[in-house]
Amino acid sequence: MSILKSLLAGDKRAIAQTISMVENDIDTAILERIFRHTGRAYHVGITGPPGAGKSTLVNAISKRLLKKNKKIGIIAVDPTSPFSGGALLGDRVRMTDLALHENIFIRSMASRGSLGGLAQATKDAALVLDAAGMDYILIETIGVGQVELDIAEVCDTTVVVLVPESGDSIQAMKAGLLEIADIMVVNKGDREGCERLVTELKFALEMREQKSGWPYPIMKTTATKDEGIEELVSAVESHAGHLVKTGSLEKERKSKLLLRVHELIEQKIRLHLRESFIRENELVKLVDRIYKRQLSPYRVAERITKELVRSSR
Ligand SMILES: Nc1nc2c(ncn2[C@@H]2O[C@H](COP(=O)(O)OP(=O)(O)OP(=O)(O)O)[C@@H](O)[C@H]2O)c(=O)[nH]1
Ligand SMILES: [Mg+2]
Repeated sequence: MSILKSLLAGDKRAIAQTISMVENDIDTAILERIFRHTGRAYHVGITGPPGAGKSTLVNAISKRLLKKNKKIGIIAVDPTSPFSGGALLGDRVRMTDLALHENIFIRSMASRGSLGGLAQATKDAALVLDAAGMDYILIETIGVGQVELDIAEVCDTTVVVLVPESGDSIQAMKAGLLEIADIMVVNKGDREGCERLVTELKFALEMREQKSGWPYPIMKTTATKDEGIEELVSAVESHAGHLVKTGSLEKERKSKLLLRVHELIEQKIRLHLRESFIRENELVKLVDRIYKRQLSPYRVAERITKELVRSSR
């Protein structure tokens, strides 16, 4: 059986191989072949500060979804940033017990230094899981920067996880995270300060609710005791229902596809530029003249762009 057939049948080895192929950028032709089999999975992003309990939550949510006979793909995005290194790693929940279940596929993505590449590789991996017939794709990211904002782009529902003891540094971060949240989770409900955080968040989210018509729920969970998980899964399902009912799911997915096409066009142009048009030494000579103020960067850029357009006709 071809790898594509095995992948579409949901074979775990084929999924792993295909993700490696797209991750290492060896074969993007595979994306072309699988694309028409995608668009069915529901994407849920789970993001928040290091150690907030995201993996524990993903575990608990997955168990609920398994009971509903759903197939689940999990992607744990690990930017291997200083935030997640060291001591935290030792404490980290690994999702190995789940990985053995036939309806679950777990993959962790590491950055190897290139953050832009990480977001892209994650989106491509999600496409592979979608083609493999997953009902849900859960993407765990650490909420510390641009990557998860990029990844939030592919998620239909974004769950932001905070904990009472997050502290001041997290306060600052919350601003960016609040904007992408569809559902807020205050985890570690067994710790002090939960109620206060819930109240703070309610206040912050009221304004957004008036604009979008979606009552941003703030859920309290204790992931380690499996408390609040049922309600969280229901909230995700309600959000999905809301998106379908209001036509937002289609609208949002279309605007993401538009963005994707733009990205790809830009990529192609850049590649074209690098490969076939500008020979580096010519450019270096031009820069020499720009440096001497015999030419301006504006004029050079305009001339090159014009020639590029002409040559591609
Ligand atoms: N007390 C308490 N501890 C929790 C709860 N949820 C998770 N933890 C603990 O918090 C620690 C971190 O949990 P993880 O699930 O690994 O957190 P994470 O957000 O995935 O961490 P990173 O992926 O490293 O950012 C673990 O020791 C968990 O057992 C909770 O509700 N209450
Ligand atoms: Mg984790």
